[in-house]
Amino acid sequence: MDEKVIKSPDTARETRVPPGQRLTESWPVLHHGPVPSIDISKYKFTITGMVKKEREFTFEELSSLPLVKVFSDIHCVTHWTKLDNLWEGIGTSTLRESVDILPGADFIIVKSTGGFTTNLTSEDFFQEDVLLAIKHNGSLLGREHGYPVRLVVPRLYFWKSAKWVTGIEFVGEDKPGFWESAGYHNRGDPWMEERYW
Ligand SMILES: Nc1nc2c(c(=O)[nH]1)N[C@H]1C(S)=C(S)[C@@H](COP(=O)(O)O)O[C@H]1N2
Ligand SMILES: [Mo]
Repeated sequence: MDEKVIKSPDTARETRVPPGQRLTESWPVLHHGPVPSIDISKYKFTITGMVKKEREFTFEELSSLPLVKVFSDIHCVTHWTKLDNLWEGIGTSTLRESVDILPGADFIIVKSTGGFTTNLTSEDFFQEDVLLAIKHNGSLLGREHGYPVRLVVPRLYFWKSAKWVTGIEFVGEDKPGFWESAGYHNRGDPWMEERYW
């Protein structure tokens, strides 16, 4: 494997399938609401909230940032696990360098089209294997899988990996997102089976 690929640490476990999960070769499609049609020329990614100066990126600006590759497994709370995914996109550490984050901004609300949100601690968001992905296994993301940009948070259940992501907001207090308000766990560690409240 290309040595520049960041390997999500869970892919080095002796047993890669977390408790209660089953392997699948396919890639199921799961989300609430319709698949949006996003006009790439109008796409915007925003960084708002507790930062010195809020920022906005077009798709071209975003994809001209340094790209990283991340090798990870997917664990969906509905019990399927898909191993060996190669993502390409913008590492969240690169985003961090593009803004001045204010002290106390300990949580992040990730936002997608149609009002979808998911919440993360900044600690989970800035892990080195977390990225805004634009490619999966060498191809642009399919529309149903989040084209043009989706978040990928390899160490948490896949509902944290927001598709069609449009921005992040830094906040000082945690606030449950869409699935977290609908009964999913606030954090979602697959190795601890943090599925539902
Ligand atoms: N915007 C958006 N992103 C979302 C969701 C959603 O409802 N809306 N659902 C999440 C859930 S519950 C899962 S399991 C994964 C599924 O991603 P996939 O369809 O690419 O497998 O997307 C996540 N990202
Ligand atoms: Mo899910």
